[in-house]
Amino acid sequence: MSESRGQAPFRVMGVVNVTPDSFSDGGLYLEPDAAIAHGLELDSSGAAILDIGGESTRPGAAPVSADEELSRVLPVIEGLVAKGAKAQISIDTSKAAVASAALAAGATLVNDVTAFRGDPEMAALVASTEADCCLMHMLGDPRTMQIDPRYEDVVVEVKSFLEERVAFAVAQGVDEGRIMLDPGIGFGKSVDHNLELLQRLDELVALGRPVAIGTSRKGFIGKLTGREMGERLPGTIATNVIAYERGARVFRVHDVGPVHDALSVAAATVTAPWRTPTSSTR
Ligand code: HH2
Repeated sequence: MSESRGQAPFRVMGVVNVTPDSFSDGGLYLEPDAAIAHGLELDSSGAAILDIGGESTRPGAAPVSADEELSRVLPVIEGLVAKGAKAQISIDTSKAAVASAALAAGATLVNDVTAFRGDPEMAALVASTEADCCLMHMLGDPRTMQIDPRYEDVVVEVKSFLEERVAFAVAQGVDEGRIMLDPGIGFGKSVDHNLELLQRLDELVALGRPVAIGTSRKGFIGKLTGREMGERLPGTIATNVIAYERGARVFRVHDVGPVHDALSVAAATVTAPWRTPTSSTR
């Protein structure tokens, strides 16, 4: 599995939520040992990135202090590094103090769902440490974002927001080559908004930066299928395969192994390597 990690035309970002209240796995990995074991399992299932988060961003989630967030994520990052995880370590935070300590402990990617709007120190920190970053669109904040979100044209508005955040980051000294962009599925979006963003993802890909997508187990899949949280893997796979075909290249998911398999087949189909003779045809 690890051999293909560098060559695959996509990167799976495995979610490691060290929280009591995340929407799909809250409380499961609050103990450092459980979170480290889970991260290592995702690592060996093909995750190219492990995204470690200590604060839930689900609609209505309560904010967490920087100290509390750090006490959750730091032992996990340290443990994953000590145990030789091969994946890149990402810190899912909007606080510069948390990102700074995580980067010092071995993380090399900052996944900021506020796209550097949450903490005035964040952009300069990412610039000075030469970390990679993921800038995500969110309408409003997690407490209020799902209350009747409205757009004239969701894709045009998300695109111009992301364009503006790239310009801001670059003006703060961040290397543009280190930025990936994410439309923020479920962050201030109705079911129709999420579907339109997936359908027209190529318009965001046209910005020229790698596009990340996070649909895993989210509410719109439940609304479309009538499935509970634990039964949304087929819907998650469908959205990730469609997003791949539309140009997304980073896939933030809880179920790394199955999504990695699905994307491997999708990628092989899109690039059609079966046209070259192989030893096996079945
Ligand atoms: N979604 C969640 C959290 N962080 N980061 C990016 N870049 N894109 C996403 O779509 C995204 C994200 C929400 O998922 P999860 O971490 O499982 O839940 P919670 O925020 O409740 O911990």
